[in-house]
Order: sequence, then C-alpha cells, then structure tokens
Amino acid sequence: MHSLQCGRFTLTLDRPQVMGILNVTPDSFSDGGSFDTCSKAVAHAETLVSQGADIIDIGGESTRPGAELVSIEDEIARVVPVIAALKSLNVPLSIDTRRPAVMLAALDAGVDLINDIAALEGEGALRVAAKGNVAVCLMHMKGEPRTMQVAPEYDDVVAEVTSYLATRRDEAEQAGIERSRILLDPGFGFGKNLAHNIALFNAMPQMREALGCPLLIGVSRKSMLGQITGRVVSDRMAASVAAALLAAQKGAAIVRVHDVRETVDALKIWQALQ
Ligand code: 9MG
Repeated sequence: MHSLQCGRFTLTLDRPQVMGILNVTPDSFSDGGSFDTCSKAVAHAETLVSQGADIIDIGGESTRPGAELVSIEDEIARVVPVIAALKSLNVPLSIDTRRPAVMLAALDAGVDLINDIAALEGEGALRVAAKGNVAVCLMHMKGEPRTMQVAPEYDDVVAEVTSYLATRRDEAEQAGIERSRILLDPGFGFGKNLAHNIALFNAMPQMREALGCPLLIGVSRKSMLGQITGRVVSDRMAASVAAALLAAQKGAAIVRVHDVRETVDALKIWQALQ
C-alpha cells in the first residue's frame, strides 16, 4: 500500500479515496455573477465534504470537447477565491488545470494537489509543481480536448498509455517531484474510444503494478458510460457509481466523482461485506 504526500496532508490510501468534482465555471452555477458563482461553489464543496469527499478537485476551465476557452486571468479569478475559502475545511484541495500560471496562483492560495490532464507538459509546469510538497496527478491524453475524440488510434492502448505514464513519472522525479507525491491516471475518455477505455479499465491492476504509483481514476458521467447504458449525461449516476466501485476493486487509489454521497455508500458496503 502506498501513501501520498499531499501538501498539508499525508494520505495513507488504506481505503479508496473519493475526490469530489467542483467545477467553478459560470455554466455550473448558472447565475452570471462571479460572487454568486464563488459562494455557490463553496457551498457545494461543503456539501461534498459533508457527504464524505476525501479531496475536493477545483476546476475553472471545462475540458469538454467544444467548451468555451477561458483566459488565464479569468481561470485564476474563478478558482483562487474558492481555494482561499475552502482552506479551513481541512480536506486536501486539488487544482484541476493545465496552465502553469494557474498552478502557481493555486499553490500560493494553498492547494495540496495539482491535477493536470496534460501531465505537467506545459512550459514550466514541472518546475512549478516541484515547489513545496504538493501531490501531482499526471494524466494520459492523446491529442487535445477539442479534437481528441475524432477517431483516436493505438496499436496497443495499454502498452502506449503505460509507457507514456512511466516516462512522465520519471520526468517528474527528475524535476524534483518525489515518487511519494505522484499519482498516475490513464485518462478515460481523453483520446480513447469505448474499446480503448474498456481495455484500460481491465488493465488497471497490471498498470498499477508496472508503474509503482497509486492510480487516480475518473469515469464519472463520461460518455463511455453513456455508450454502454444508452443514458444521457444527467442520468448516469448508477453507471458512475458502479464504475467507481469496480475501479476501486481493480486497485484505484482515488476515484474522481460527481456523485460523492452515492459513491461513498457503495464503497462502504464493499469494504464491509467483502
Ligand atoms: C479534469 N478531469 C476530467 N476528467 C478527468 C480524469 O479522468 N482524470 C483526471 N485526473 N482529471 C480529470
């Protein structure tokens, strides 16, 4: 069992941790005003913690294909007040961003984890993340969010993703980020079709073994679940909970979810009855 050095916290990872998703984008709290967006985001985070979230992942930019671009200044203006307001919650705070300037502002505001779908490939990102004692999540993505789902191709998706993550892990270590601070993530839905996602899901135990780092898994409400169930995004809670539970059984250390209460209950039942 690994433990994770995560800013102000050391997570023992003796049970699957639930990371609650907090999107701080105007469309998530559709009220138009930035103060309102911040206060509603803070209230939502408090609810997620009361439901059992172990970590809160705060994001100010949507990476869904077709999502509107946000400037660095706007992204910082969205997330920093929320981070500042949530520091007293006493749970690890994660910043979901690809931009080193946002990482820096978030670190100054007190985050404990940098969750980067671009695996710290941005100019200067490794240097920023090496500062302090924060954890990092390095995720695999093929292509770029706008176009990544247009016919992604692999010879061997599991080998390719594992090799990419091993390289990024090594580069992070060389930049001064100790292995005890590194999480790896196969990046479900980021440049992968359903067959690729299923192959990666099943390969989770061998990937964890090969990579020697805890895995963070995000499948909540994703289109792969819609493809399997035929359900629209607003109707994928049961599928998301089932997938999070299976991911935990396959060795995921952290599951990134929208439906915290239901996921926490499912994990408690598994732990008690197994
Ligand atoms: C921000 N974001 C959206 N999906 C994600 C996933 O699957 N993993 C991680 N680490 N971040 C994600």
